[in-house]
Order: sequence, then C-alpha cells, then structure tokens
Amino acid sequence: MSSPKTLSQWLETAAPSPALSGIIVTIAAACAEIGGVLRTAPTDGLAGATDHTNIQGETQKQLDVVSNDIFIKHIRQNVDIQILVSEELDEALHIENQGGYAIACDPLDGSSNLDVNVTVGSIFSVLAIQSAADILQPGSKQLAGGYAAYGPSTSLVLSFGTSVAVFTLGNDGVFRLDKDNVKVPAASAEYAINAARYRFWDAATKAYVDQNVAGETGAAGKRFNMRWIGSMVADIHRILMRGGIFLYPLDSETLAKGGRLRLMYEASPMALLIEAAGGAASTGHGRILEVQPNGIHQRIPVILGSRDEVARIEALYRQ
Ligand code: AHM
Ligand code: MG
Repeated sequence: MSSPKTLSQWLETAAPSPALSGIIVTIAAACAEIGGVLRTAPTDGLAGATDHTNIQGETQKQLDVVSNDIFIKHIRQNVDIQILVSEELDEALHIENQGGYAIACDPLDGSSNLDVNVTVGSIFSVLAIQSAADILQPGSKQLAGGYAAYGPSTSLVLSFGTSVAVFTLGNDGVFRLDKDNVKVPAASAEYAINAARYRFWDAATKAYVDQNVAGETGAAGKRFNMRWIGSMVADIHRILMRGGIFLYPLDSETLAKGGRLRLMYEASPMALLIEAAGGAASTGHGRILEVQPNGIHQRIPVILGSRDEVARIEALYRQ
C-alpha cells in the first residue's frame, strides 16, 4: 500500500495557484504549532483566562492570545499575505507585505471547552484583495476555507470551493491526506443546537426542533438524535463526516447583534466547506455565502449541514 500524500504533495495538483498553495502551507504550519501547544498547555501554565476582553466583549483565554500570536507569526513570513482579520484583533492587521491576499481567522474557536479537554479548532478563510478596502467580501468570493480540529488527532479540513479534503497531522509535524472528496449525506436524523435557548428561539426554530423531538410520531416522520459539543469545529467535523445539521439561529437574545457566530471567520469558511461537500448553509432565509459583510466582526445566524434538513427548516421560515 502506498503511503498517503503529504499536504504539500496534494497541493501540487489541487491548489489553484502556487500562491494559494503557499498560503495553505503557512496556515497548516500555524495550526500544527497551535495543536502542539494545546497538547501540553495545562501543565505549561497556559490554562485559564487573561484579564482582557476582545472586541466581542468576551474574556480571552491565554490560549486564545497564544494561538492568535502563532497565526500572526506564521502569516508575517508569507509575502503573499497583506491583511489578517482575527476574532482576537479589534481591527484588521496590516502586514508589511504587498501581497494580494487576506486571511480571516478564528485562531482558537470553542475555547470555553479547553478547561475540560474537549476538541477545539482554528477556522480560516482566504480572500483575494487589491487593497485593505477590499476585505468585506461575501463568502462566495473565498478562494479557500477550512479549519483545524484539535481532537484525539489533529485534522486539517480544506476546500478551494469545489471539493473537501481532510488531512491528519503526523508525529513528524506533517499533514497527510486522510480523505478526499468528502460528501455530506443529503439526509440525516441528527441535529445540533443549544436547546437551553429554546425560550429565545423564533417560531421556525421551535417548530423544527419540536418536529425532531416528536420523531416518528411528528411531521418529520423519523426519529432524531441530538448532539451539541459547544465547539463549532467539533460539531461541524461530525456533520462533515456523517451528516447532520448545526443551528445557531437568530434568537431574541442575539437579535440586536445579528446572531451569535461571526460571518467572516466562522460562518463563511464553514459554509464553503459544507456546500463544497454537497450540503447547504443558510441564514434561514438564504445562502450564507451570498451575505455581504458590513464589518469584519459581523455576526450572522448559521444553519448548515445535510441538504434535506436545511431545506426543511428553510421551508418553516417561509411559512
Ligand atoms: P467563541 O468563538 O467565543 O469560541 O464562540 C463560538 C462557539 C462555537 O464554537 C460554538 O458553536 C458556540 O460558541 C457555542 O455557543 P453556546 O455556548 O451558546 O452553546
Ligand atoms: Mg469563535
């Protein structure tokens, strides 16, 4: 049996351009370093919070800051990257390079799970830019998107918009191809939502979840299972691997902010991956990838995963 291709070997034929290939190698190196830091963080004095809050008003964990610094360090070494947008930076960071690309990232998503040793991740999006003024682009314009999942193994999941590939990090620090052309099953009977927010939900979300809970006795006509890790990367990875739907809808508590999750570095790259894998990604009223951002930290409702389930809740929103 031949050994799996390394990420670099795979990129030789799969990357649309040498520059994009180099950008993915840069991001992968940052993710590999973050994964290494996470492995021993509790005994390295890196657990717990800082005394800072980010622009989202959330207390930063030490590892949020460390992960952000690792991204910045790697990105500075790639002359093609001019701008970094990060969940942990109030403003877009202008690198001294004149390159034609911007990266938007959440360096460490789901960091509230760190203290209990549950999978977290890094999410990234790659955009082409002429100048700093160009960074507010709809997700459909992304050149690449993906995430690293730091779980029992470290996975890198990547799309250039037409297919999805999964790589696993070896002990030698090299990512190797695990799965290519991943497809999300169109049908599924597994949903992921923070059900403790039921009282804040709109009518469509309540109706959708009520139907699922009713199982074979309700309008959906089948029994469902529910999983909510509270770590988007972990929930989306499960959905990519075996189907399902993830929902963080607009609700009465998140209404004023426009939603819970961020468009440019959480929703858009995940929507790119899910659509490239044959699934659907919606705000409830249309494709996430068509939403024009009005700010780098804009929030958005997120409903994505198996096509048939996304269509069922979109139909409930139309009622
Ligand atoms: P973060 O970027 O501050 O980590 O927040 C995003 C996370 C997602 O990973 C996860 O899906 C969601 O927040 C969980 O929210 P909740 O705590 O409301 O269940
Ligand atoms: Mg996040």
